[in-house]
Amino acid sequence: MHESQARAYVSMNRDLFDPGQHSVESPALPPGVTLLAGFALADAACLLEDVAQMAEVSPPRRMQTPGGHWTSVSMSNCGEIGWVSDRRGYRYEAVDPLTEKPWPALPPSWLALAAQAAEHSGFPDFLPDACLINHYAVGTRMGLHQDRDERDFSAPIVSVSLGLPVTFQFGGAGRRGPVVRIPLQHGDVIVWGGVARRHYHGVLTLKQGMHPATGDRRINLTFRKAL
Ligand code: MD3
Ligand code: FE
Repeated sequence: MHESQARAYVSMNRDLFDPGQHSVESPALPPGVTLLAGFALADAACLLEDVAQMAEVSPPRRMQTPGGHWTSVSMSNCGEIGWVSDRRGYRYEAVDPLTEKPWPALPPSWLALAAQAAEHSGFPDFLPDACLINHYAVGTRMGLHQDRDERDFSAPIVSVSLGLPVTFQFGGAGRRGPVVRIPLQHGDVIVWGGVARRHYHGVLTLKQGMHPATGDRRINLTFRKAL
């Protein structure tokens, strides 16, 4: 079977997803990181339709950092609460500061996808309350950082990659030190839990390209339990 066929088969039959064959936890990947290749492939078109609909309610926007810079990535959220950044700091807000309305709801199909990915990775009770939607244009990137604005670090983080491929950088508990580079493509899902949950990570500059599902963009959904 061709590689891309294998990926499609896997996600069309998420209930039958065979972790032994398709999920990789080391030695290639650091402890706590599980790559579910193609896990979201069959859902990708629906996810992207939902993303487009949500963008009309809470448009993606660059956010200002406490240091006064602007994120190169455009962001929005869905869920009970959303991650925001401005001169006052990073935090979660129930109301979108741009629209002054609640964020769009987290669709049940999105919740199911995230929960199933977490379950396959050893986290049976993942119930996210926030989903950050990152829109990457060609030339944008996300520098090394930690996710530490959430209350409960025992919950994993689930990320879904859509559209153009990118190289993900995964470091250690400190900003310096070696990083592992993980290539991510359309439909891949990664689950970060345990010790990996606090580690530094980032995304290299998005290279030029054209993807049938998203055009010249990459979209990443980051599911978190923030409250
Ligand atoms: C590893 N976003 O929004 S998601 C972020 O592709 C963020 O948009 C990236 O990092 C993106 O904060 C990567 C994957 C991810 C998210 C959280 C993590 C990886 C993580 C937390 C700890 C370790
Ligand atoms: Fe992050």
